[in-house]
Amino acid sequence: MPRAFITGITGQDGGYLAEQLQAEGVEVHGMVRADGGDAVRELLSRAPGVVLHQGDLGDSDRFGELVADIRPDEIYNLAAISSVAYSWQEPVLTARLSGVAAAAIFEAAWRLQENTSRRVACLQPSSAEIFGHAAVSPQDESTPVRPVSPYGAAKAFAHHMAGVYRGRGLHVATCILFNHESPRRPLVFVTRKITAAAARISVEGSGVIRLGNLEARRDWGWAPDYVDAMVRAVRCETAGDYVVATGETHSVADFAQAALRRAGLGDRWRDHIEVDPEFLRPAEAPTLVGDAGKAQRELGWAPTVRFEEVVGRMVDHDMELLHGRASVAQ
Ligand code: GDR
Repeated sequence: MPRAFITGITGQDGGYLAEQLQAEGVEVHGMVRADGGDAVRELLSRAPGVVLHQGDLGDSDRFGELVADIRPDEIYNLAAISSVAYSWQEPVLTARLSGVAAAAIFEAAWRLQENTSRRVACLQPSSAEIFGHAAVSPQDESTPVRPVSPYGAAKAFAHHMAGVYRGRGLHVATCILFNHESPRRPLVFVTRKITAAAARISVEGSGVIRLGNLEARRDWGWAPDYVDAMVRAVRCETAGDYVVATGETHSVADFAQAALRRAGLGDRWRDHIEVDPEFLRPAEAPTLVGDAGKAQRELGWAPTVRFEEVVGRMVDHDMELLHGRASVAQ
């Protein structure tokens, strides 16, 4: 039975990945922080067979020990600071955890491969944020890396390191992930912030959603699809870089309109939106949209859920959550 090691296993993507791998019969190990709490309980309720190990991405020695002990065939480096907005508040921490830590992971994998003469395959989740103000649209694997956020710069370093270790003979695939969402998305991201608020406004009959840049255009896909692309990239015979995206772009305002419409507030959706400078960023790409042609050709991957459906599933979930809570409270 193949063995996989996932850092960041309690995150949105980590959870979906653990479930997918377990369903395939893979032995799944994950690294969690000592204060994992509710996130760990939730993960174990969904993927009860995973083996959890305590560790911290900032502690590269511990990471090396874990890789040497577990001896995984596949390593998915999903732990990182994933909020671009937060990376502006903690640029140094972001550089360490979303950038430099990847080097420790590849080094540990490289050593394991050297010591055991077994193939160790790694997946580095790169991000559309590495493209920043891209001169071309849509972006693909040949688009110049030119980040404009601390998060993007950290991810760019990890992306380049993946190439360095690939050159050294380690199978390091990267998936250059565009935004990918689900009902498990934390509220710090704009999609879930909007869908949770839309559901609340629909139930309460009034309220506003305070947002930053309404004009930013992003390429929003369905998280389980993107996790599936990562697995395909790890298993592909040759390691490469793969853009994973839907190829469609919508503005934040479009997302808000679609969510409020789904929540039954379509006619007066704009009344429920306010722009609050608190949520504007010092710099960001106006438009990110990906061309996943290479992933389609080489991995046989294609997105299965499109924008309207992503929004619909998230709003429906948040409506159910609210109604569930109301009946418990009664
Ligand atoms: P992003 O996701 O930064 O693209 O990174 P996020 O949902 O935070 O922002 C998307 C766009 O919405 C605009 N925006 C707001 N964003 C937030 N969070 N809150 C607001 O109130 C708000 N108002 C407008 C943002 O400015 C931005 O343009 C995500 C993460 O998953 C990364 O980890 C991943 O690498 C990239 O997607 C691809």
